[in-house]
Amino acid sequence: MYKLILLTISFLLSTLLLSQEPIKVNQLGFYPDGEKIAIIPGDVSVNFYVISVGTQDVVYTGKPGPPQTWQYSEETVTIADFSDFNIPGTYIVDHPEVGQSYPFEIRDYVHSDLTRGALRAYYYNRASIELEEQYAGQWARPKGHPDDEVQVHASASTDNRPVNTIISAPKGWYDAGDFNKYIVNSGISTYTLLAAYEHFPEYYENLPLNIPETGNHMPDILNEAKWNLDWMLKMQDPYDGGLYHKLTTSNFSGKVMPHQATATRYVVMKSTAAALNFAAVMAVAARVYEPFDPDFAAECLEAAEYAWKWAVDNPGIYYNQSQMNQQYSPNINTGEYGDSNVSDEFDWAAAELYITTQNDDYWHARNFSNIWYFNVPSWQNVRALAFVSLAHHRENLTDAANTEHITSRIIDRAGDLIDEYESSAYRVSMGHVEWEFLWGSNAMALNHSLLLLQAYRLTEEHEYLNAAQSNLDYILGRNATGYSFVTGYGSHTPMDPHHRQSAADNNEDPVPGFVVGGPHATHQQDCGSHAYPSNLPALSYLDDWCSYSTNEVAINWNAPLVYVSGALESIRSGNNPPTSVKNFSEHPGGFALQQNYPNPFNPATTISYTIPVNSHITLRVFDILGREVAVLIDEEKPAGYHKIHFDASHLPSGIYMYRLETLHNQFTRKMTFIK
Ligand code: G3I
Ligand code: 9MR
Repeated sequence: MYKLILLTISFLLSTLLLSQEPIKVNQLGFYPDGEKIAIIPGDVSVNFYVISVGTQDVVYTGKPGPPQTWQYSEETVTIADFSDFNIPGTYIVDHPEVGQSYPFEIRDYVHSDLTRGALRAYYYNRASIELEEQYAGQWARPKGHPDDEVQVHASASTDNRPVNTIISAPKGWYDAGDFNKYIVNSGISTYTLLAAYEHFPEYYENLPLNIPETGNHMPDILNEAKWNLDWMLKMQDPYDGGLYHKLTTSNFSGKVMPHQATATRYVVMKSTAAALNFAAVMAVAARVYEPFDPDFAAECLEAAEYAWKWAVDNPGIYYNQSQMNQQYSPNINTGEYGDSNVSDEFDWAAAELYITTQNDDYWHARNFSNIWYFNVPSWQNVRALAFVSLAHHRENLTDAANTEHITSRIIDRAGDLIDEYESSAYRVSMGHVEWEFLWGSNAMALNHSLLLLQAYRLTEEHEYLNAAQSNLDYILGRNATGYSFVTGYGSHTPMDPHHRQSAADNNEDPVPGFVVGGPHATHQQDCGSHAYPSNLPALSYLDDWCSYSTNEVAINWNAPLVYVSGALESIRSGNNPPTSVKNFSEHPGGFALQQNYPNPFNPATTISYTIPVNSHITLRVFDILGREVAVLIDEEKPAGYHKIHFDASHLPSGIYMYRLETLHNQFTRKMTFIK
């Protein structure tokens, strides 16, 4: 009892005194069977506790590990490992001398809402479409960037398509916080989503996203990816097979909504990197979409081979923006995605074409057996992706392939990452060399996990799984900044990302489901010289619009978030994710029960709700004493957004509760009727 009072006092004090909880933990939670770690700052030795939020009972007592220093934040920390506690529930970690963590859950499918949210972020970044309220909730917005009249820039002029020719290249995703569309970055982003599906098809077949295509014959992850593939196909010059590097305005737009950014859009010069990224991802699409849409699949394969041929004929055309601007006008000052080493892009495209066509020429086009090392994947380094795909398809390749070599390279690379994870004070594989804290470091951490997961899939050794989870824990709050870096997912999340829609709409909450770039060791001067809280690599992060070098969002960063959270879900919990989401009104991808409008009301009001799949639902109204006063719905309803009118004329004034119930979920809200 005495201990409980002390804990309660320290809990209250820490919530009063600290703007942020000092003990760092994944703010969403853990799988019952998974590793469970919190980081306690300081050199502490007395026991830590896990406390149930509901009952305030201490459910677990543990001894912190030995103190260790994390060089990237210059902190001494200890690890609180409570992996052997596995009872589902909602908890905090408490240390009597330090304070608490944010609450977290232990349960199956603890990251399914996140996977869904991270995928829905792509829907929110779609060009050329209105986002309707039934899919977008409070982030509904008008259509932006039709992109049906795009000018061929002087740098891309050819006989068949001279400068100023108008072409049409609608759809696609905005790259990031900006509204431009870049082929190079689309390559790895779209691939990673297609790989998520290819590796875990059943999980994604059961993950409806509440997007306009939901309920058609295709899994929603493929519906969403197709939005971008449709655009990419239009970026290929039909006369030669080459790919425009990007579709862009001349300068970045201001802080406006998509439909307000109306400057001229151009396709600019073709590049080898663009052709190869395109060839790779189209070759993947050809095999992934085959069962759903054979015509589309055939179109993708033809486009892939055409682009490959262009790249073989034009192997060294690099996009260098400043050089281009010396020769052509208008100047183009948007994202560069320049890469002057495309040997990895050649490897990746050849591998994907080989897997899809089974044509040995593609295998022999590159020297896979002599590749001993590859970097963690990024937009610039895609060699790992060749190995990921080859390993996944290892049992269906021709005799030409050296599959032993392929799989051993992945296991070797993952082994390096395991060493880092085991020796790291924060227990993450991230950061062993300072340059990992570069622009988009959060995606670097997640791509570590993507590789670790490949090793797990090959060996089924749990260490790889724990290490992969650990980097996700880092992203979701167990890091030196204490942020869960995904908008809308966690207790302390970015509120002011460099994302034009989030900044220019009238919502306080940013568009949910985006991972921000994260700490950047040599952060820019984007917010003035002393704006960042620290110059230490792992702390160089600022939740401010100005900080595009640490607080932007991007399609290539969200993709490994989807991959990793979806993979962990499928591996740890199975392939039947629940369709509910906790903060339903903020996450229209799941069940949602909106606040009635108007409220207070007299005598009638409207209640709206969203259900992600066809369900039998009830919507009932109770008075303040819990007596049922009305049954508004008790029937099967189709997936989607619905509204219902409620007339209270026959009832006395007062506070009423309305409750939406399905087999597995219930949500309740309050409304006030004043006659
Ligand atoms: O490749 C070098 C590496 O050799 C060196 O060790 C390291 C040390 O600084 O730098 C590496 O280059 C960095 C490069 O990214 C590759 O990681 C550059 O310094 C860095 O400035 C560059 O940042 C890129 C940034 O655009 C600026 O060009 C980011 O990767 C890239 O994600 C970001 O992408 C932008 C688009 O241009 C526009 N749309 C938004 C998007 C996200 O911010
Ligand atoms: O908004 C732009 C972001 O998408 C890019 O990643 C970033 C770096 O290229 O640039 C941002 O635009 C800034 C520009 O470079 C300089 N002026 C301020 C712009 C942001 O408001």
